[in-house]
Amino acid sequence: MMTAPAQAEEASFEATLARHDRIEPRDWMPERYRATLVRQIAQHAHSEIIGMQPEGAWITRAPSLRRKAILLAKVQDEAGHGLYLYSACETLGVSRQELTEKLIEGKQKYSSIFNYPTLSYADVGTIGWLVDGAAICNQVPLCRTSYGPYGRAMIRVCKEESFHQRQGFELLATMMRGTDAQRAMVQESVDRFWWPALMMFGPPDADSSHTAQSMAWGIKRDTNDELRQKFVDMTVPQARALGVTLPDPDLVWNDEKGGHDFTQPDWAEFRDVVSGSGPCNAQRVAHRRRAHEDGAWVREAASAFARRQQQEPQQQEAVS
Ligand code: BYC
Repeated sequence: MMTAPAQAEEASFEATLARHDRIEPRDWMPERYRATLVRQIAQHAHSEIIGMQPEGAWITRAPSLRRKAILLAKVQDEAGHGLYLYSACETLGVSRQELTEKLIEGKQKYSSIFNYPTLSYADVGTIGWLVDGAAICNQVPLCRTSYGPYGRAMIRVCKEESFHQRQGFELLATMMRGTDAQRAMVQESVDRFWWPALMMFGPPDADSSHTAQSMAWGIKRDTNDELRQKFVDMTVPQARALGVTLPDPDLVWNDEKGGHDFTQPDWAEFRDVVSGSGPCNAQRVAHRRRAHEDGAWVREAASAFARRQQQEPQQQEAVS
């Protein structure tokens, strides 16, 4: 049986959600709400950090100084997104250290999309266009998520992701105005990334274990299928403007539903990738582990510096 103060806290939580107000870190929240947020925000933060790898691999091979500067800035933005999100997660009582350890021990997930390789320079453009495009569809509604620190982090992330999407589109448009070989490279890249991009929104609603509860709590504002549909409808005219063909012969406008019909991605492949057997899972996690271990001296030096900063005022007092 719940005590009267516990009932009052739960009623206040429910009333905040009903008013579409934010839940803030010091507010009472059900343990399952907190755990769901930690799961989703951690997964999101890890995606931003692991997501630096496939594009980062092209920094040394960018075809010009301008393209290199753009790519460096984009990859750095992703690091920034990871850091805002780890900070948002820390407000729920979990440290960044714990989250990083869970990632490298394979106990927390990151987006399936980053387990695919970047085989050509066109992939940099395709990731910007399709992957950041899918991220925008998913993340703009998250600016209105019920947990304050997550929603506020999303505002800046979305502004930067929109810019990333434009840069990807601009890169592909430039290549499409180039040689036949460049156009073929773009088409081949879009053929590879289309299906994994559709998977980014998660399993179909009927198979999604968390959507119903997350919608009831206002953590998610749309279902996986609703966002996937929005992404397809947004992307078709952009593909036409670019002059690329989306690799789905059954992709057609359906007047009755006011959206496109399209083929579902291979959900068995999605399950494999999410459970660790994708083309790059082992490589991505090993790289992250190595970077974490190589960075140990930086963390130690920063802690030693912070300790000295704390001690210095006392030492100065002792001298005077
Ligand atoms: N990949 O019940 P469901 C970026 C898991 S990075 C892997 O529908 P939920 C960028 C799911 O966790 C932006 N796993 O779950 C960076 C659950 O497993 P668990 C990435 C997935 O949470 C660099 C199970 O499947 N964006 O933009 O209600 C360069 C059942 O799913 C995936 C985010 O992280 C997946 N795709 O909905 C460029 C957005 N899908 O945890 C770009 C924030 C599902 O029970 N996250 N799973 O073991 C979300 O919006 C939601 O978590 C999802 C899934 C829509 C992804």
